[in-house]
Amino acid sequence: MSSAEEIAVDAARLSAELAELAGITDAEPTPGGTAVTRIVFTERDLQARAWLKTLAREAGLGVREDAIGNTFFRWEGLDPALPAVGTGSHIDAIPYAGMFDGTVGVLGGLEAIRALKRSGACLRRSIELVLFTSEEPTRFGIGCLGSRVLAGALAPDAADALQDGDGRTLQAVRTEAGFAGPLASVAVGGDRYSAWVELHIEQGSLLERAGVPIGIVTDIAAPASYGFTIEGVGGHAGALLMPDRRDALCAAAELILAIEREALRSGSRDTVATVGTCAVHPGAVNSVPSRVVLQVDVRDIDPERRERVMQAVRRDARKLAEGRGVTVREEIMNADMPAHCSPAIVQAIGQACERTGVAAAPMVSRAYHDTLFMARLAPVAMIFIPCRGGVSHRPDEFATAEHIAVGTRVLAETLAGLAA
Ligand code: HGY
Ligand code: MN
Ligand code: MN
Repeated sequence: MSSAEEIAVDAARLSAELAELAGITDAEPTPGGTAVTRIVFTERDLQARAWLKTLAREAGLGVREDAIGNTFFRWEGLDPALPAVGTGSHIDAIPYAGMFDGTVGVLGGLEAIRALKRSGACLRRSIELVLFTSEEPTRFGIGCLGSRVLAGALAPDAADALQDGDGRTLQAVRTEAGFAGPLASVAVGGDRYSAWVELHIEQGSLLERAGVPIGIVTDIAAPASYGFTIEGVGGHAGALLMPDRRDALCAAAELILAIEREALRSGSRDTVATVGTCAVHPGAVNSVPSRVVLQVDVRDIDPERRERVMQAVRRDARKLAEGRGVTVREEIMNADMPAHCSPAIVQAIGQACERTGVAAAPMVSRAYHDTLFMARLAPVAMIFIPCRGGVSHRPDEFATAEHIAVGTRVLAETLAGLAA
């Protein structure tokens, strides 16, 4: 890499852009912080994408969108035919999330490229900043939708058939949003990227507690998500006597506690399980629930242990279904393997930290990220920065401008080293 001068990150501009993006939200501002709701392919999401494309064009980057809405901002290298070095993340946000999850990797990636351009760096390989569609599972029930299809980990037809809460398919929603091409055109081969690095807030408190400004991710935990539908028999809340009831919500409550219990007794603190949504039908105070649909998120760095927990949950479900005269139907949305980052990329980040003069610590990511699927296309690793109290997916999620700037500087140094 020939970099005429030192790489300098414009921290003030980056903070201002993060704040501007946070203002493109469907959530009411909350006293505790900047609540962001930005669901994939909603008005707000499209507005944020348009805003970002303008910024990228102003930075002199090429802009390309694929049929699922993954957006590629490219800085051509001296040898454009070579596989590019990739970085990026997401800007969609679950309801009432914070303003840093994902956005630090997208806007930090843009600022890293701008800083490299300002430094006069002439890099052999192109650098491509990627904005992934729907990293969050909120609308279509599966996380990392855009990177899964890009990496060929989800078949185009299966993706297009996914439905949102209103019963609208991905195919219909993405077409309406302006992404109408065949999903079969999205997947790319292993020769697209020579390396991949994502910058993200830790969404945990290890870095803050250790007082270390940079985490280098060596492994990404294996996520899985399931739907459980419990069918009982509804009826009048007054007239239906207790011994005659087959109450779907009481059965669901028992299943929810069984899921918590099995995760707690997996034998490892690396097993986590969450029942994040519970839809009750018909949902009237004076009507015995006849159907309940749960969405369950189970993770572990060891997929076999995660599967043992699910086997135990299935045993519990069969038992309670028998005892309560209800049926329990399970739907596997995704059950992914963990990602093991590339030692070469981990080392490249470590060297970038040395050049930047900052301490770093290796760590596991307990949250999943698009990098989990980019690992199927290229050698990958991630750069984490601390977030206050480890809080995330809440309006009071917070990362300091200083940590964001240092993470962006390390990303720029890493990209330059990998693209030289
Ligand atoms: O749920 C996750 O781990 C990510 O934040 N979507
Ligand atoms: Mn998230
Ligand atoms: Mn994220």
